Amino acid sequence: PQEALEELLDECAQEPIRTPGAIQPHGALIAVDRGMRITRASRNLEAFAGVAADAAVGRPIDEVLRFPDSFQFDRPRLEGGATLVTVHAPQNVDRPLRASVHQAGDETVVEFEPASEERDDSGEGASRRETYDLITGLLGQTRGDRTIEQLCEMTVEAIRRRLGFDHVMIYRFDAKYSGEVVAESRNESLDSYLGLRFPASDIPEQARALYLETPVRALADVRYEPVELLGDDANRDPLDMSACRLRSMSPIHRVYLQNMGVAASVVLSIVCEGRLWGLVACHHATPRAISLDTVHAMALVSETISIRVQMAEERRMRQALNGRFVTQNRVLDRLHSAEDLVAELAEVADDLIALLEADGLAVRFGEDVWTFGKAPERGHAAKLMDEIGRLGGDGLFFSESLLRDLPNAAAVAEGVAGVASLQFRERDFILFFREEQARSVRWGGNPEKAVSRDASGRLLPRASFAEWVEQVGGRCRAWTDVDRETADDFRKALAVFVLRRTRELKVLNR
Ligand code: BLA
Repeated sequence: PQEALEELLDECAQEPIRTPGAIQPHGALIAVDRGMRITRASRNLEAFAGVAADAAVGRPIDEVLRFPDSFQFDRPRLEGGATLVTVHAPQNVDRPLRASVHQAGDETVVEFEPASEERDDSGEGASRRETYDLITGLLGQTRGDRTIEQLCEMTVEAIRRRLGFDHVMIYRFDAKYSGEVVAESRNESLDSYLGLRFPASDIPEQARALYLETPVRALADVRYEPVELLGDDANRDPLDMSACRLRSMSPIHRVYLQNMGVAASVVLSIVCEGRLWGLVACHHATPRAISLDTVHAMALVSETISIRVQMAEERRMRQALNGRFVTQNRVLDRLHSAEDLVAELAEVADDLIALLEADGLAVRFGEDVWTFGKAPERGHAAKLMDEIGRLGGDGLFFSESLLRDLPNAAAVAEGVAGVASLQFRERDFILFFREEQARSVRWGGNPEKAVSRDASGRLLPRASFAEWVEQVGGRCRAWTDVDRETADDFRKALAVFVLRRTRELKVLNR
């Protein structure tokens, strides 16, 4: 029997990506306990440090790696983030190693690779100098009142120019974490995804959560054989590799990237107000390891872009809200001097429409119901208010599709698709309607086929990312953060206003 897509996707979100017990092979990993004894080592240790992994486990770390005198295994500091240091392996003296050290629970994790590999195989990769230039360049370029679009363009251009990836994209999440490629810079070796949408399940919840903790993830060669950690056995919990640069990545995601024609990738997070706003995805058609130093530099890039995006978002929101507030104040001024509230609301209908960029209105105040523009007839509007009232909630209700969200309120006028409902007293409402806006959504591959199961029971991501167009009907344009904020504010103002007006009337009538 055909399994439901939902069930398969639930399974995707269960994969324990923090504890794979394996690394990518372009470096090696050692973990030590509080007594500086090696608790775990990657099976490839010998190639880097000259000591076999099984011989290393249980020994003091300084028999395998020598740290500079100035370096302290200072737990509180290492808990704050990874520290970079050059180390030597006494068994392998000639090769300095570059190590990244961080704390994971009770253990200290040391990940290292040969220090000389500053550049990738092709020689055109990132040197320390280039990554430094990337950061200072981006900081300078993005200063001032940049729009989100400009910031995204500048970022993908700068990263591709300085670091030479084949394809750099910014992927922006929507409220439900499906996302769209909003900027890209590329050569011809990989396909364009600009303007395409991808379902939330492509980056399942646990993978998004990890991006709030660690801003950078690098995959050097998608076809690698994972290298197992020794010591990751039954006597001990598996190592929490959340912050490991070398962490072996999800096999499903590796297949996904191969299906995209990608051989190497570096992904950075963009975090805005504590929420994952988007990702910068850097893809390369051929294998490409980036140095630990570059990974650190990329973390700075992630931080820089995140701050800039947050500033631009705040500016955009402020400007949009300012415009709405001017309209709102005009409406409230008129109501203050009005004799008859409902009649006055009708007078300012055009301003009300503008306030939430709506197409029609319905107001109920006491026994009066009144409608304007694109709206259901009065009886139907009143029934809709009753139905929304029964939902409870905080006095605000938004729907982009009444047909979907309130199928019983079939009281929908021809063309009206969505509503923003503001309840300002027990039975009193103002409804803002939006008409249907049919549109097409361009997906990167059919989202209904996001995942399947092969004959051996393994989950597989979709194989094609070719544009797949979905026609969406029965919905209105989405209610934005600015719409919601304005509605919240206007509802409160109206509630206070009506309350005060009612009290005044009582005083007058006494
Ligand atoms: C991870 N999936 C990801 C990541 C991205 C995408 C960016 C983070 C990758 C990283 O850290 O390097 C998806 N990549 C995209 C998208 C674009 C892109 C949308 O370039 C658009 C241009 N993935 C699936 C399915 C599953 C799945 C069906 O498609 C589950 C069955 C899982 N994706 C999955 C997992 C991870 C992931 C588990 C985390 C990988 C890890 O960090 O180990």
